[in-house]
Amino acid sequence: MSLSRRHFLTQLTAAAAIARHCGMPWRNLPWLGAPSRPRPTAQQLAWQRDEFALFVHFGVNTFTDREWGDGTESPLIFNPARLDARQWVRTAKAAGAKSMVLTAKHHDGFCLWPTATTTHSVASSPWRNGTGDVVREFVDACRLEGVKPGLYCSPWDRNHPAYGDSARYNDIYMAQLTELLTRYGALHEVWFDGANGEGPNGKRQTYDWPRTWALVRTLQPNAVMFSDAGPDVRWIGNERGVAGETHWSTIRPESVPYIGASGDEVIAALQHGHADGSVWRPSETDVSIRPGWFYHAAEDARVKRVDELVQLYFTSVGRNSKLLLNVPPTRDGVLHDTDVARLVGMRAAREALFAQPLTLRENRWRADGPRAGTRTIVLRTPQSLSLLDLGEAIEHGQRVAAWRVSTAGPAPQLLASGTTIGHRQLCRIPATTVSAITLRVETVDAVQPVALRLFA
Ligand code: FUL
Repeated sequence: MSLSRRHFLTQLTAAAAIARHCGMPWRNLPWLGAPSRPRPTAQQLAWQRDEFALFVHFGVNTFTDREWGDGTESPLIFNPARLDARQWVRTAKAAGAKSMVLTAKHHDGFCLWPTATTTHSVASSPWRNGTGDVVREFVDACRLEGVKPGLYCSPWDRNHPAYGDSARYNDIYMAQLTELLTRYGALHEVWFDGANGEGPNGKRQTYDWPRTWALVRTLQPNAVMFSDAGPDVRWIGNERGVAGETHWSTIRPESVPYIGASGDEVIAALQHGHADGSVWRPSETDVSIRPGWFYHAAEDARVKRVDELVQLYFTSVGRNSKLLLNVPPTRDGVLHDTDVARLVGMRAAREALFAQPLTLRENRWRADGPRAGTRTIVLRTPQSLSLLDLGEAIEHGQRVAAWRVSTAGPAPQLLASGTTIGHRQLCRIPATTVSAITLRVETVDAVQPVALRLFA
C-alpha cells in the first residue's frame, strides 16, 4: 500500500473513532486537513488548569508606605524583622492557590536578590546583615510546599543610572533576568509589566522585547511569559478582577501591537479576545486583596471580605481566566493575619459551594450536527440546583460561542445562558428544583463534548 493511501486510511479510522466518541455522524467531522483552531501549548494548559495563583508585592515600598518608589530609597530601610517566605507559601496553599509570582524588582529598581548588576539590592541592606536573598527564600519555600514559583522583574527602573541609555540598560536588564532565570531552578511564569516611565536621568528607555522573550525561552523553556501583549498569557485589561463575560482565549495579536499599547480597542481585545484570533493567549486577572499592591497599615481595615474574594473567583476563573490575587507582606515580612484569615475563609466558602454535587441517573452528550450539541442530564430524584460548572476540553481549542441550560420536558424553563465557555464557566442561579436539564451549545468549529457539573 502506498504511504499516502495508508495515511488516508489511518486518518479515516481516527476520524471514525472521534465521531463514535462524540456520538456524531462521521461525515459531520471537519474535513481532514482543514486548518484547525489555535490550541494551548502544554505549558499554557498546565498554567490555566492551576486556576488560582497568589501575587506577592514586596520591597522598599513596603517600608516607605508608597506604591511606586522613585529609586532614591536607601537600601538601609529594607529590614523585615521576621521575614518568613514559608508562611507566604503555606498561606497560598491553604487558600488553594497552585502557583505564586513575586516582585523580584519593582519600578524603584531595588533588587530582592543579590545581583551583580547594581548595589541597589538586599546585599546593601541590614537584613540578614546583607547576606539575604528574598528570591532564594521564596523559591525554596515554594519547592518545599509544592507550589510553582514565578517572578516579576520590572523593566522600568527608576534607580539604575544606565536606564534611558537604551543599549546599555538593555544589557543590564538581560543580565538581571539571566541571574533570575539561571540561579533559582524552574520558574513557571515570568511576569512583564509594560510601565515605561523616565529614569533617574530623566530619559526614557526603549525596551528590547524580542531579545527579552528569546532569553526567557532559552533559559526557561517551560515558563509562560505574561504581559499585555503576551506572548504566552495576556493581561485581562483591568486591575479590578473582572474578566469579560464573552471571553476567548484566542486573540488577534495585532489588536495589542506592543507592550504598553492603550486605548479602548486594546482593552476590549484584552477583555474579550477574539473568536477568530490566530493565537492562543489565555488571560490572567490580577487584582489585590487590598486597595494597594504593597502593604500599607492604613489599609488593614480595607482587606476584601470573603464574599468579595469569592466573587472575584467567579469573575475570573468562572469566566475562563486565571486569578492572580495579590497579598502583600507587612514590614515584618509576613502576611497579615487579616489577609490570611480572608484567604482561608475564601477557600472554605469555595469548597462549600461545590460540596453538594447533584446525584445523576443519566448524563448523555449528543452532537446535533457539525456546530451544535446537547447534553442531557437526568437526576436520580428532583433536586435543588443553584450552581452550574461548565467546561470545554480546551486542549482541542475553544469553540463554544453560545450556550443555554434549560429544564428538560414538555415546557422547558430557561435556567441560564451565555456566550463563551472555555476552560471553565461558573454560573450561580436562584435555587430551582429540577429533575432533568439540557445544555445546548453552538460552536464556531467542529463541536466537542462540553462538560456540565451541577451543584445544590
Ligand atoms: C502595574 C504596576 O505599575 C503596579 O505597581 C503593580 O505592580 C501592578 C501589578 O502592575 O502596572
